Amino acid sequence: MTQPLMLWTAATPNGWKISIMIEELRELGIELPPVEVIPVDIMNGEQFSDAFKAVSANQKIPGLVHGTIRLMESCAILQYLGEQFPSSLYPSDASRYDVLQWLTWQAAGLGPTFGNKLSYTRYLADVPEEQKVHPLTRFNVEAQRLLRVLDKQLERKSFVCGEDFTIADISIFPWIRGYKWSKIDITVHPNVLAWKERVHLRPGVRRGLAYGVKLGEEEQWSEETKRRYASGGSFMASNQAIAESHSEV
Ligand SMILES: N[C@@H](CCC(=O)N[C@@H](CS)C(=O)NCC(=O)O)C(=O)O
Repeated sequence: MTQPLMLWTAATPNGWKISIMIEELRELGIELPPVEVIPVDIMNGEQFSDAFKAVSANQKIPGLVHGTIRLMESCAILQYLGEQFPSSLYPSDASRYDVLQWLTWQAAGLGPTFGNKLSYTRYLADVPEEQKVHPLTRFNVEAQRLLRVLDKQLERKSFVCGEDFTIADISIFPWIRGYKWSKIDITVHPNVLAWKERVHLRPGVRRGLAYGVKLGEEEQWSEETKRRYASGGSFMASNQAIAESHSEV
């Protein structure tokens, strides 16, 4: 399709999955249609606009519009781009199933666990500390279990599914890279740590991580940006009114 790829996104781990994919495809010399990035200010409720709801019924970024196709869910979008623009990022032989199982592992396990740990660590400012103890322990224990699984998978491999970098790596990386923000210790998992550094060095990954980020803050947020994310995240995580005021029901 020659229609533009319209990416509705924000500077978050799920958003960066798609910008990394776009930049990795470019890095491989794949010719893409024009890419139009539509920023969604999720800290100010733009995910509840009618325009975005028409793209993502779940009202969470990222969303993709390509011709008549409208897609939500980062991993579905990664698969779609992988199929539309064939490359080693989404192999077409039997190894595709290995990629799919790790992609699903991220969507169903690692992403939600890291996301929940992050919420309780940084965002749920209104929740009394004693009520956070159980979820913080639960999500940290599960995160460490998932990291042990990943560490084992990465033994003697450059990337999650072997020697090729794939959409499985793309889906997992942004969460692992943000480990300091979610306060999940990855440093006790040597293969995960080495993989994270290997992936981070890729030019396509670096360009993808810059989408929506202030110039000069790609590698390290300023204190002001940290404060903005902490308060915007808290607002999203704890204020039901933001969803209700934009909801039709
Ligand atoms: N499973 C979804 C998760 C998407 C998601 O949680 N997006 C967050 C940003 S990382 C969001 O839009 N949050 C806005 C909100 O919760 O209102 C995916 O992989 O796309």
